[in-house]
Amino acid sequence: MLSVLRKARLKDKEMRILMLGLDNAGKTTIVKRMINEDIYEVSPTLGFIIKTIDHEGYKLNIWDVGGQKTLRTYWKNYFEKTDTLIWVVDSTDRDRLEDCSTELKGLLMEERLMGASLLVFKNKSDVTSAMDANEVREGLSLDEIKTHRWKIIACSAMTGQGLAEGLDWVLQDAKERLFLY
Ligand SMILES: Nc1nc2c(ncn2[C@@H]2O[C@H](COP(=O)(O)OP(=O)(O)O)[C@@H](O)[C@H]2O)c(=O)[nH]1
Ligand SMILES: [Mg+2]
Repeated sequence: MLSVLRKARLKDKEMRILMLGLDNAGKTTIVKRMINEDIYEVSPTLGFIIKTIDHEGYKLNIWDVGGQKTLRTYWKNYFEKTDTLIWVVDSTDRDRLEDCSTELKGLLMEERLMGASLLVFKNKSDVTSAMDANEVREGLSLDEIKTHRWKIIACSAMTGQGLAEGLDWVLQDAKERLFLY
């Protein structure tokens, strides 16, 4: 049933994208960079923010939800009708990579996210000491994912690197899914 609704919305060239990740990963800064808002005016997200981006004729509704530990129990309120989950990782935060992996694994077991694809944004790639994509891919055990279509892309909300590529993948994947199911 849900997949039928998703399909209808995709045909209408509209998508619902849920952006999650640990606090401080750079989610809000990424969204601001995508819509050309001032990235130096970001404060921790307490509730959620919805921003709509027009990308190649598609309307991408991006839900940016706060990631602090106390807020993570509310994530489930946003799962319904999600086409793509964007999981944002702070690639300078080695200490919390395991925490990051645990949270992601929990999400991928959520029934209401089963039809969604996964884009992992390896953010803060502008920092020279940051983990590379392989480290993050291994740290999050991405190769073990069998339930979702996924992709990891190195990006930086500061320089803008990788963000357009990420949105391109989100769209491309959605178009392919229209033919698959
Ligand atoms: N160097 C660097 N810092 C970033 C990048 N993205 C976000 N930040 C910084 O990381 C901090 C947290 O960003 P924020 O967007 O609030 O994270 P959120 O909690 O995931 O929404 C802020 O100080 C940002 O300026 C990035 O790509 N590179
Ligand atoms: Mg935020």
